[in-house]
Amino acid sequence: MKQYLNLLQDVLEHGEVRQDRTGTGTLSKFGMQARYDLRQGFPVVTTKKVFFKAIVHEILWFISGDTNIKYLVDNGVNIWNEWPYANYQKSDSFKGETLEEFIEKIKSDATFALRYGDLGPVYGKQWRNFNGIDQFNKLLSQLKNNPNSRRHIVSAWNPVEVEDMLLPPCHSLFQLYVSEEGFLDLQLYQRSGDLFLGIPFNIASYALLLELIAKECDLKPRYFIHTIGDAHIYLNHVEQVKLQLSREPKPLSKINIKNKSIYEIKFEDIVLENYQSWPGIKGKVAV
Ligand code: UFP
Repeated sequence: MKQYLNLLQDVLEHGEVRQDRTGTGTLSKFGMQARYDLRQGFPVVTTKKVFFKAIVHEILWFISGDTNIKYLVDNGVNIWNEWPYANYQKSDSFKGETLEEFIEKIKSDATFALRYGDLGPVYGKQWRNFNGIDQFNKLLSQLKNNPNSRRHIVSAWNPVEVEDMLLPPCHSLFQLYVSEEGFLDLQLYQRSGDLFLGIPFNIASYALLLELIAKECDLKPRYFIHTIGDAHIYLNHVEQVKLQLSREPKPLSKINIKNKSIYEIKFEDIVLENYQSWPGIKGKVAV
């Protein structure tokens, strides 16, 4: 995972200090790219422990078209909680609950979850129902029936609905490419990337998506190409980034996915093997 460390190093050295929406401040560079060859192993960052379970649940949640955090929190995945909570704090029903109390209510009260657990028309909605179009299903059928197409695109960036999303899509658009030898490549355009907290997730997540789509289409996964618009390190993550850069990366893991239709794959069908990593590193999420 040298590629990820190169991104960190580059932004640390050459990023400009820039103010941002959250008021935290960042070191930032615009327009970066990294290429991961999945034939050499599955790219889960090894210089800190990455919570892979969350990645698997999240990608299955996207594919299912769901946009409510209830499925995630019921499965112990808490990566999306801050946004609905911030939204709830602004509502008339807010009674001073902590984030933990809010999440407890999402778990135990289905009506409350329906009202306050939804993120708006985020990824799942756009992939499966972009103004009535099931982009994801179309993508699969095009990959199978028209592999040479240069139009294998899924866009989560829907200008008509972006105002209604609690967090406008960071991973905005992805495109697939089928090579003559039956390899499948995926390129993601990510408009904004938090290099310390978000990006390790995003890399593993889209690498997993590439593996899943390749399996479904009987192709061999090859390159995941990660293009990032505003690539930034929050100023309160600089120490954590330096600690990561001081660590030697470990050998890459492998991914094992059961042979099943992509819509039937369950959490248990996806197994990360031989994941070795340095210990986790804490850092505050900028909301
Ligand atoms: N962010 C990521 N990856 C994600 C995600 C969010 O890096 O998958 F959902 C970060 C990027 C940025 C913040 O720091 O969250 C979103 O803020 P903004 O909308 O202002 O770019």
